[in-house]
Amino acid sequence: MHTVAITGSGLYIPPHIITNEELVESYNAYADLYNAEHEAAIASGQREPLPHSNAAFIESASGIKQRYVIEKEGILNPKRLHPYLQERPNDSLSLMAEIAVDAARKALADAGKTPADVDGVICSASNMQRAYPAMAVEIQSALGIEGFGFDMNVACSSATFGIEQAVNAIRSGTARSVLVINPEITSAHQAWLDRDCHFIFGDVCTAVLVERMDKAKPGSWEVLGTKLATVFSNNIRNNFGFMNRSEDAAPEGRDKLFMQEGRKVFKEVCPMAAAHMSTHLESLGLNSANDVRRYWLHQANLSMNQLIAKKLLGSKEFSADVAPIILDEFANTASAGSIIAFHRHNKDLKAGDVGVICSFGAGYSIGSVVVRKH
Ligand code: CO8
Repeated sequence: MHTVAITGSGLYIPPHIITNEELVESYNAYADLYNAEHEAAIASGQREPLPHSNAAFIESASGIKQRYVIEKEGILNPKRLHPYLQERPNDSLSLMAEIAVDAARKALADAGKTPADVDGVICSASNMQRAYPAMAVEIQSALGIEGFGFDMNVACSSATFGIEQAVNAIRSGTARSVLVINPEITSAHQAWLDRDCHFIFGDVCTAVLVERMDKAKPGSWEVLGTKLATVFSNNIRNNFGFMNRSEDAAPEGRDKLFMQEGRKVFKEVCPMAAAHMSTHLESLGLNSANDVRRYWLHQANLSMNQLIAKKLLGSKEFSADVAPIILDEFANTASAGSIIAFHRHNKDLKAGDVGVICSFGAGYSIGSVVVRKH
């Protein structure tokens, strides 16, 4: 059995920013158009008018100030409210693979490695651009990696679940190193026309290189343990799928985009995530309040992370230094959030420091990766 480490990380940031103010302006223009179009039905009580969104509400309810997106004109067009993305010919690199390759190259450079050092690629994200061939195989080919690639989807927990698969492959000796890549083009399946959630998501791609410890550069993060858990819930759901056509279901139906019961998710997932991490740490002989220098948590909601961190820290004071926040800048980037936090906030820690990467989201799914710096 080999000891395993996370040796590098990479981040692709899309070119466009949408602030809460810009987003609310376009949503409110859409609501006005809708209300004008349905004026008679609204007046007769057959339809409810759409109320305006509000930038101050968004920031206070979620902590989000802006999001990055791959294309913004389509999202901000009140007659469209989703991005303009162009279909590419089969012999061109697909968009999801393009952003994955960018993040992967940065992770390799951070680890001081080349594609020749890598045996596998896991593309792990909330949505795949197509059914097949697997995105990971296209990414593997574009990077010039020999070995294998496969896709997996555990929604917001895709990154930590992918890391566990990489860790197991390396620990058992079937791979020397594996790239785990999380391209999240959330803007293409976000419900921009729903006031309750139109502000939640942003686009991004993250990648980490997982390697045998004996091949790792100094300053790498030894993986002390991983722990995954799932409990079925309909509170976060998207019914888009390959059977829609045969079911004669409306392709534009509201349930074919992201849907959630945000309050229920908040209430149910916070205690689950905190208990999951405490139990995982205890199983490794570590205490959640005293032995962990940093928590890189999933980035869905500021109050959610503050609540989870307080549960973990007990009487110890919560600070952004212990549980860094990146969602103000990036919004919720599904599986990539905890990895962005790790990427941005791990170099300042010292040898011996322990950290926890933890994701939580649809499924419900929770994944934790406990690491120690060398
Ligand atoms: N502007 C103004 N008012 C609003 C708005 C708005 N935009 N939205 C709602 N309101 C109103 C509501 O109507 C309500 O009014 P009233 O009190 O009169 O009924 C009031 O504001 C409060 O609304 P909520 O109860 O909905 O507000 P909350 O305080 O609960 O905040 C949040 C809403 C921010 C969504 C919060 O519930 C939250 O963050 N919950 C947790 C969400 C979460 O973690 N979800 C995980 C999803 S991510 C995941 O698992 C990955 C899925 C795959 C990726 C998909 C990519 C597209």
